[in-house]
Amino acid sequence: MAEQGQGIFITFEGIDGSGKSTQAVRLCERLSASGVDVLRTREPGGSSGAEEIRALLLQGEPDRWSAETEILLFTAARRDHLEKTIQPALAQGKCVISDRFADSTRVYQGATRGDLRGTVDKLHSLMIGKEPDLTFIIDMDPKVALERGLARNSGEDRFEDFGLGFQETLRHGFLALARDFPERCIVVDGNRSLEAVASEVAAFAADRLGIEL
Ligand code: T5A
Repeated sequence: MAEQGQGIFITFEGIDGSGKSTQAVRLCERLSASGVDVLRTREPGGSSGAEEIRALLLQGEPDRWSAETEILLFTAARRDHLEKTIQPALAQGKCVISDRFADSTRVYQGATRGDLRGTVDKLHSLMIGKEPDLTFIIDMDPKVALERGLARNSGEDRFEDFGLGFQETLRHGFLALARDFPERCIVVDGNRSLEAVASEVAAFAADRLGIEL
């Protein structure tokens, strides 16, 4: 749980197109309607410096950066996001809901393009040292998720462009991560209607926050 006098930090994780952004928005709306002071943010991004780094990371050819360079860029963006957005909001007692955080680096850079998890973990403990209180992993059929993600034509498809095999490896990576951090990770079946997923997420969040939604 969060330290005393601090807000609570909730993250959403999953493969590309799994529906986590939609669910982050829904949870914010439900919590706000119940009077919880919520800040919704995202990674990469969430502060002006980190949003600049986001464009470098998500646009261009898939092989634009090596996995090692990506780890450095994502960590630089996260440090700025933590300093400028997350920590100040938590200090004010807010509930911070982030669409992705360090678990994405553990899976995308740490486990899919070589075994770089040790490097990711070292850099995380040196530069970030913060874990969420609660993480929702939206689990989803990679084929459907990839079709959803690409259909949006956002121009930020560098990771979708690695293809279906990459998304399948990512899915296994997120499920393994949930087994590694069972005290904070909840796997939610995303192969259902938006409303069904949102209700389950809200029930878990309410339980963790000790409120009724
Ligand atoms: N990345 C990120 C790393 O490699 N390392 C890192 O450390 C970090 C932080 C950008 C990329 O960066 C990588 C991972 C990513 O590839 P992103 O902006 O979060 O991260 O990109 P995506 O994961 O691709 O995010 P998307 O917004 O595209 O997908 P979401 O959030 O999974 O899905 P969402 O909610 O936008 O929904 C996609 C579509 O599906 C519909 C929605 O309406 C939308 O059109 N939808 C549903 N349809 C039917 N049923 C449901 N239950 C639905 N839920 C949503």
